[in-house]
Amino acid sequence: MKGPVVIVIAVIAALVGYFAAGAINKPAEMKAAAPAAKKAEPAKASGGTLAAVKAKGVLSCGVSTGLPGFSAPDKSNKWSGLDVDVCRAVAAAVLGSADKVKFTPLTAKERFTALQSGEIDILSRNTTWTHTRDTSLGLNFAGVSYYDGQGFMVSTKLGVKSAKELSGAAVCIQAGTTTELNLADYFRFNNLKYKSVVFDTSDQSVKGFESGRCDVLTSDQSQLYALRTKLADPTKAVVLPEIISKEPLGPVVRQGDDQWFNIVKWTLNALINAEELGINAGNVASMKSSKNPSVQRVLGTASDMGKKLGLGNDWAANAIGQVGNYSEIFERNVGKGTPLNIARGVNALWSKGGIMYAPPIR
Ligand SMILES: N[C@@H](CCC(=O)N[C@@H](CS)C(=O)NCC(=O)O)C(=O)O
Repeated sequence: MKGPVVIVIAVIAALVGYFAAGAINKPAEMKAAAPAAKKAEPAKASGGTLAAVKAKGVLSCGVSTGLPGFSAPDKSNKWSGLDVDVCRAVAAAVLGSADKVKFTPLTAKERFTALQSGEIDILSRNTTWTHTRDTSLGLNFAGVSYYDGQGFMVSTKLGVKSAKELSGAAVCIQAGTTTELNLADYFRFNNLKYKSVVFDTSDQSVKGFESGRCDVLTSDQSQLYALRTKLADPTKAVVLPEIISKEPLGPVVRQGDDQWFNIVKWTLNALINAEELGINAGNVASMKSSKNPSVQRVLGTASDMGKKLGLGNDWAANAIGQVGNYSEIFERNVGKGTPLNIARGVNALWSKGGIMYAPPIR
């Protein structure tokens, strides 16, 4: 017995030494000691999306099939909305032009497959960041562009004041959404009965609601305001006060391309930081001579913030100059002067009573 025991001990000792030396299973870039002060370099793990987008000369952006304020086409098929502007900002940062975007309308059910398969480079379609989506779909959420929550819209003539009075209601929803899951949780938890009437697009849901196929339409509250504008007579519907969920909406990319993930994440952060720093589409040129170091870093007049992303240092200046800062984007698409008439609320900057907070560009 002695021989095999000695051999086993020797093998274990060798393995322990091997592991301690850090020689096993470490990716190449981890083996090399990081130099103390390196020149600006983009993230190592590139899945090739940046190169592919540059080669195509156009950003493929997945959007909704039509949701006013967030992503909707006009009669000449020109897309606009808050989600559309996130893509336009990324195109400006990467390709130098906010117009170099191809929009692909997607239903809720189709959206993740389109991103996974590479049909689109970015999904910017009122999509809620959840644990399951972030961990099991091979996707990464690049931040939050709008903090939302699920609400209910009912026909005014029902005379209902609270969602708790909705037991027995027929509820219009869309397949493949968090809406569907939250609705089930909420009604079950509150011992309410309901019948769901499931559609693929928001247009179908609105038609279902208008034609009386359901008593209630539920979705992210921002979308209820958007959908209400689509009703023949918007005064015939009322949005109830309850918010039953957290729906942080934001752009999504594929996992495995850290460089592209960083580009989308930091473009969104740049738009939010620009609002905080008072940089907007109108003053971006004059702000380039600002002495404020934070402004200089955003606009690329100091430091190599663009280079670290694999872009030109004018990446953020292009995005802000062509699309505007977060406040301009919000107000133009969903704000008080639009049919949606949404107040900043929780989407105000953290310094103005909201929770919109971007990490610093430094
Ligand atoms: N934020 C929720 C809901 C997203 C969703 O798809 N909502 C519908 C209801 S308004 C919608 O946007 N439809 C637009 C379309 O049909 O293209 C999610 O990520 O699951």
